[in-house]
Amino acid sequence: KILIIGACGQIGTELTHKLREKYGEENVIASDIRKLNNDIVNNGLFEVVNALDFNQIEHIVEQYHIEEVYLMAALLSATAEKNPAFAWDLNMNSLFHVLNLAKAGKIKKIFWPSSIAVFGPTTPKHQTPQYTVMEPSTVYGISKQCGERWCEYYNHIYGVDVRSIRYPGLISWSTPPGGGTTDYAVDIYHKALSDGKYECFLSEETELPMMYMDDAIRATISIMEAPAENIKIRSSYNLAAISFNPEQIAGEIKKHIPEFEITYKPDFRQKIADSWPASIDDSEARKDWGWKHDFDLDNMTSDMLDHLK
Ligand code: VAH
Repeated sequence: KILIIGACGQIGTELTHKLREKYGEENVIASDIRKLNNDIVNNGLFEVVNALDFNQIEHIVEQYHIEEVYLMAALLSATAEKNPAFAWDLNMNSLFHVLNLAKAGKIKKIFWPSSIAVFGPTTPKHQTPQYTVMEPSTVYGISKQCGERWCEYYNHIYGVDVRSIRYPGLISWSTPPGGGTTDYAVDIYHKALSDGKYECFLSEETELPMMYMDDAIRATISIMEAPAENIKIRSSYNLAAISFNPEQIAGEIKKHIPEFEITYKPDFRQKIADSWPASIDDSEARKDWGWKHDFDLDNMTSDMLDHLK
């Protein structure tokens, strides 16, 4: 049985759909702090769980005989900058609760998402390697870097089978943008269809590593299904697909909506984006567990616009 914590979030909703489809609704328990998504709540097993309440999580694990936990609850970069204390509490203590359940032998396997936000302004910006300087300058990035250290520690010292991916910016149509700095690349599609124009909060040349959600979900299930001996990295794997800047994604949208106009008005999120890499080297993931992406900017744009129109 699988428990998803944060099942109503940007990744959680799509992950829940895919896991229910793949393993059967009776084997997947979705949970979130509130019933935030009717589709998730009404189409399978759902429980209200506060990711910060160890007893609540332990109770669900025992009640449903959970073996695997996908911990998808967190505050993303922009939101975390506005709520540093709560972001640290939620991002870290939810991880400790799940790691400690595994250490106690109550669950067998954990997926925990990291992010390219673990890299900072002193990290090599292009084709950022798996092992390099990491001085994250955002609350979110600090929490993800620290979480990676604890995942590796619990694996090495207690044998906990925790697996992790450094997601790039993720683009999806099923949920509205949720407080991420890369979420301009989600919002732009909605606004292109609704208003024919978009005011971008990042500058036109801000290149960031991105990935279509279909690829991210496939990578997540793939790393969880890989034999444990193939998972050589127990902090978190670099993962990449496409890198682009706002001007390039606008250009791709214009191929479908010729009259679409983009303007630029950078805000506080520009500083966050400037601290992150422009592109990522994910050769370790490709070598260890056969990762490869399917969506590029062109087929992602077609798929996004098809689903949103
Ligand atoms: C964010 N979408 O913007 C997330 C992600 C790399 C970016 O971690 O905070």
